[in-house]
Amino acid sequence: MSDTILILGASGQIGGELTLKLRSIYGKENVIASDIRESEILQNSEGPFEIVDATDKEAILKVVQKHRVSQVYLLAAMLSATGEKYPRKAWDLNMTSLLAVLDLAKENHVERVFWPSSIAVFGPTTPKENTPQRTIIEPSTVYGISKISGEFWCNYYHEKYGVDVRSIRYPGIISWKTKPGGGTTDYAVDIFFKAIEEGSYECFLKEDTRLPMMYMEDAVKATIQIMEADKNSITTRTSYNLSAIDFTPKELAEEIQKHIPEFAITYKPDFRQEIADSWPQTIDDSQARADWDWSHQYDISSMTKDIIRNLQAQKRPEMELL
Ligand code: AKB
Repeated sequence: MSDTILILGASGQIGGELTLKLRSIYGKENVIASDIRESEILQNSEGPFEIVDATDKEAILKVVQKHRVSQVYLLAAMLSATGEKYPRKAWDLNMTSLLAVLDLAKENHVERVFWPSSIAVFGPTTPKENTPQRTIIEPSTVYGISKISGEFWCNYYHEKYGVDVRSIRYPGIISWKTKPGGGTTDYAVDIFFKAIEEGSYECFLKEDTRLPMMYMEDAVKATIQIMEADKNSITTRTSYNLSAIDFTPKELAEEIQKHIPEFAITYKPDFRQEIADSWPQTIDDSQARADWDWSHQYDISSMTKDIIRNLQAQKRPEMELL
């Protein structure tokens, strides 16, 4: 199989960094980035970029045929918090894009598909600690409903049509090159930017809200690892639980204070608190670890150190110009 890859949603938080990593592995010309808008993070990365609406199956097909694409990573989605403001739009974007790509795979236009699910599939009735792979799944957000429905569509296309679709349930993903948009776990990214820029942060979740999280480096590693895994090792065709670290806003603030002692945090919970309260605190991902050898590298302390070092280095040249 030729290894030409198409990323749908390459201007988003995960899509951008995933594109850069895949280009470093497979070569720039073999990784086609696409989105409905230009990507900031990819501005300095040479390599093909196509404007594509991920809900437009014919537009995706044109790009697939033009570049002889064999693998699609579908990263376009509306996340939990924005989804609660625009429930129908969230459902339409999240479902139409997935079904378009699954149909392209069913019709043999592409050979392998990656589609992310989320811890948002879980709801208030799910066991909160060490949440198992198989458990009570009653999501309370439209994003969660779209993700669990998507998981079953993936499994259905695999069972009925042999589509090779692979998926993981991302926890909150923490990055410094790109900012997320519209998620409930976004505070764990915003906090770093505010700590560097302003020395303080007003958090929209309560100080003791524990959530499963992961550094972007590990998320990108997991995504590529599941796509490169031997087909026979993928025993779950809905979506795999995936876990790395968990912390509360207070614990993250304390970790940041080790590097920026004057950093101050205040709390003003909003509608996102209810969403966070409905999600697990920790996740059991033993199946991913057993099936395709997943392991994470970053803990809260190495992640914090790495993010602050990079954001400070990024800020330094700006300061020197003043
Ligand atoms: C969100 O907060 O909506 C996302 C997610 C956990 O899928 N980061």
